[in-house]
Amino acid sequence: MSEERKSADFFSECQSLFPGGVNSPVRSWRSVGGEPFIVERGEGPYLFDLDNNRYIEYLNSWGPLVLGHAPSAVIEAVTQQLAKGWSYGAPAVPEFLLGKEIQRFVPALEMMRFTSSGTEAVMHAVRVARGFTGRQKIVKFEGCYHGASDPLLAKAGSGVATLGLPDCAGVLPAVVADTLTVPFNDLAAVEAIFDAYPNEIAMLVLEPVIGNSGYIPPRPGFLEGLRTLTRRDGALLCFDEVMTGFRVSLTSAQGLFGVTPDLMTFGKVIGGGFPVGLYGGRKDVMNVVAPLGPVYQAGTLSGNPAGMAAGLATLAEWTKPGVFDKTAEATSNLVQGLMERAKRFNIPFTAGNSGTMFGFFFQDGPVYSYEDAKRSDVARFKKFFYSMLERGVYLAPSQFEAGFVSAAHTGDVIEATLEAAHESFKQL
Ligand code: KE4
Repeated sequence: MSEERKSADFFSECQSLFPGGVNSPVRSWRSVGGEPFIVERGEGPYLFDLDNNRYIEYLNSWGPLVLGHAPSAVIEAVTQQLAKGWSYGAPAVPEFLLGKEIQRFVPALEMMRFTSSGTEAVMHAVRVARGFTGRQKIVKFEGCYHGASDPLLAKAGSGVATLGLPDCAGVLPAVVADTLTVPFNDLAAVEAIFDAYPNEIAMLVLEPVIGNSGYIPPRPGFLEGLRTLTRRDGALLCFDEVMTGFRVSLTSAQGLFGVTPDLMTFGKVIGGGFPVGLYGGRKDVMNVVAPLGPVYQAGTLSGNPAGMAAGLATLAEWTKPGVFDKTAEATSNLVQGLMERAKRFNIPFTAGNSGTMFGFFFQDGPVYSYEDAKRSDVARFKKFFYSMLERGVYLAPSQFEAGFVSAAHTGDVIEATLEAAHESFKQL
């Protein structure tokens, strides 16, 4: 490997092994052009690449790492578990403990099932909703991403939006024929769908705060309206909290906005960066899940003790008094600071955050939907992305992703980020 640019050499080798050289499309930097650096290690708020460049990073593994990289409490907890074995394929105490801890903050999670990814969690929630209601149709929102399962890859966000894919090849029309899509924050459109398909909709699923079209919060009354419309029709309301769970508040989006769904999915934070997903909600709904009921779902590594130990240790630290609030304040300071600096240079820019999850668009906004988000100046985003990277700040490599702040992003780290942003805006 040549000394001057190890990342480039290594990445070219990766491309012979993985499609696009990556194990998940958004990591390829296709939407910003260029090639990703190769990570050598993570420490707190930093990533280091093979060329020993240090970056203040705002992906946090796309959300899970609320404590930053390699927190000692998680290392210690997982190490202790490893010494006892890390996968039994049998009921064990750690899964019970993590389930009860999550339920403590999300009481509507009356019954749940762990999976090994967010994709699995939402995929199974769809099947459970159809099995429970006996109905077929699913409603999702344009620009929302719910993982890479067939029924939900219709007008999806994240990598599908980032790569500008028309939808997804290989997904049979018959499989998405029962997936209806509507614009986010458009209650009238949702009401029209229910009027068009009375008693046919099994579940309406959404990211209660979108992070996969960039950051888009719900307008006041939107979530409450969805709750009313679904209850009136007998459809289940599902909050996909894989990204928002324990991110936008310790009681997740449902606690932050005071709207309780029938089903919900989690991932990311609850595993602290280990492969953990979860679906669950109303007990009467979850009673249809095998072996109790006729809806089958399974997973070799579901609830594995190593992931459970990581999740428990992560939540134990994250829910300590003041930790979340301090990180949310740091996130708000970052967002305000970015907007102030963009304004100094008269750059069309809008930004926002919900708790420790944030995002920004290169446009004046407001951004209420994916259609709004698509009006952003992506060329300017690319320039900003690389200008910040050159100054040691690594943002999500796509205009259609969100950013995440960890407890390790202390005031000096935020300040350094804003200094880099000032210089970057100056050049745009
Ligand atoms: P995973 O299968 O990637 O664990 O979770 C899928 C998923 C489900 N629901 C929501 C709201 C999500 O944000 C995700 C995954 N998020 C993307 C980031 N936009 C993961 C990054 C990636 O695809 O590599």
